[in-house]
Amino acid sequence: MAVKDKKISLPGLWPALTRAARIINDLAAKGKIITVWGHDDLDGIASTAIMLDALRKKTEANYYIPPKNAVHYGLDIKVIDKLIADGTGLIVTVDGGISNYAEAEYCRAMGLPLVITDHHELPSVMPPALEVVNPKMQETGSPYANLCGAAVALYLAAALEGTGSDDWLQASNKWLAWASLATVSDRVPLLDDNRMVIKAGLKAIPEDPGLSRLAGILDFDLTRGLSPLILQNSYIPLFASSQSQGGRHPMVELLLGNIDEITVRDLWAKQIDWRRRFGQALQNKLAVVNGREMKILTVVDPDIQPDMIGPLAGGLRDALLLPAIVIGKKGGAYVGEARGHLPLDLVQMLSWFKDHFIQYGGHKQAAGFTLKSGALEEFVSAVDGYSAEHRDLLLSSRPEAKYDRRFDDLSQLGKNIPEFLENSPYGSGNPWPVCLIGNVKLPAGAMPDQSYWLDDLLPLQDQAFLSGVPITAALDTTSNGHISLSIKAHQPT
Ligand SMILES: [Mn+2]
Repeated sequence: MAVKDKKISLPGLWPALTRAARIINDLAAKGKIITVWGHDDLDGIASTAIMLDALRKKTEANYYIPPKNAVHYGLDIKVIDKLIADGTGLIVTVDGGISNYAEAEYCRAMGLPLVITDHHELPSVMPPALEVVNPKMQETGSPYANLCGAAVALYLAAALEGTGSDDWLQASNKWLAWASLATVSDRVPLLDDNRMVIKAGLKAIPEDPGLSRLAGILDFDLTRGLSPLILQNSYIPLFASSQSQGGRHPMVELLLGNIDEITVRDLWAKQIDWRRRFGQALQNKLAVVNGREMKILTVVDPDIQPDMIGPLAGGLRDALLLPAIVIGKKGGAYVGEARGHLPLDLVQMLSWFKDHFIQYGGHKQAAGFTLKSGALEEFVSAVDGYSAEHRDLLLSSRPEAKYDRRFDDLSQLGKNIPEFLENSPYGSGNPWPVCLIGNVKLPAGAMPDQSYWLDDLLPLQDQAFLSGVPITAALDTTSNGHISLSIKAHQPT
């Protein structure tokens, strides 16, 4: 199915955004100090950097990003008091604040102007801020409802400048670059206005001085162009790997031009090391788990690093196409993460065992729990019992290896490249096409889950000493028109 381009929505046509821009410009003209209130993830970091960069042209502006796992989600009255004492004359939230009714009321009582910009789900009662900007409050002229927080900040930054022309998106390359990173990292659908942001953004990222310097320091190979998938394996984990300290965030500083080369190298080295150890741990677990039995896989290992428990459960599920539970130890207690596929509902399943838990919860396809002391063995055998009783449910929850397109060989796939490029970029909401390709010659030592550039595979197809195999692979495309294939674990026979 073809994915269509549209014209990007204009900031000047979005009524709530226009009102917010007027309030901010008026207070900035009066010389008020503005505090940008952000959020500690890449979306919040990019939003904060965009807003600060736009505001600093107009007045004194600073920012506050609450630490991850802060006691208060979003705005916090104690910090608001401190900001007032320090002279803040306006708070602008980015990527948050929509659920902070009490804190918004506090600002109003204290006479502190507050503008909330957010993209999360709307509460039943809106916070009493001077203005609330959220694309989920759809009105005539507002853009796609599923913008990320940084795209909302991008629109607001453009509105503050008064840019209203059709090419407003290209007017600030760096804001566009930062917002497109956040669009991928927040996993919003790459459709509608988001599609235009990411398409232009993939070209803007290598032009951004900070991001291109970062690529140089960390040896990111941008020569074949960028794609959301490439961002997910480069910039995005890097930005997620450091935290806000005392309200300031190293990655906001980095986007604003303050690159600490040693820290960045160190963070990336840790990231590479984590991936290497994760790959190893997954191979170890796969070797001991019997994936042919129709059951919920359970792995217990007190030595697993806590931050690998969830990813390992996901890796086992994806490799063996079975629901998986991985249990490790955290702070003296056994904690577990479960990953599965619908129609199996993991939260409902866990509720059967709730007597064994201190706490549990999550989503239908991804849930977690903490076991009561002494409950481990009984829980594991209860899960086996559940598997035995629910074989039909497990069978229907096992996704088949599916494909969207079928080709006899790589040269036939090559003839369809224009169509794949037309629908790209692929990612959330516009899934990577899965192709079944017959008779593919792979380099020696090729493994499932590896990724290859089509340019590198094509010359191999003429080698008489290699024999071809059928593969299923997810196809990715880059901003320069290059194609890569990620080989799936399950090859057709
Ligand atoms: Mn967000």
